[in-house]
Amino acid sequence: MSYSYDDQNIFAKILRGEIPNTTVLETEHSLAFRDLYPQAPTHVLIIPKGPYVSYDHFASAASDAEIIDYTRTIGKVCEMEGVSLNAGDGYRLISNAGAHGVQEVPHLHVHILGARHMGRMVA
Ligand code: D5M
Repeated sequence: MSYSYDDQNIFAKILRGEIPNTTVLETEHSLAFRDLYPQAPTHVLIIPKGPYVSYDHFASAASDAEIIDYTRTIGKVCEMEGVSLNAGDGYRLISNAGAHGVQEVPHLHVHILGARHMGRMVA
């Protein structure tokens, strides 16, 4: 199967600076910004700057440099937000993909949710 990327999705527009965002951290290959509809006191989205739809797409097509940058950015934001196990009481990472994952925006994003007890995960 091949992956197709729609460059009119809302996160592509954020990356092009066409719509505003509340940036938490920007690196060479990644952008972290606050979710517009927060579901927890900490709710940050991390996206790669490259045109990847899902984690599986990213893992198969991105360079090692992009993958390292993305992984480190997620960890760094957990530290910055005070939810890391070093600094706080923990967090939840979620990445929805495709129809079964109920993905709203077709650009890879990981949600960091924290600063409250998240409850037991239900499918
Ligand atoms: O979640 C997509 C997430 O993206 C959802 O939590 C709302 C958020 N969202 C949508 N538009 C924006 C803008 N413009 N800024 C910040 N956050 C936004 P999904 O995992 O695809 O269901």
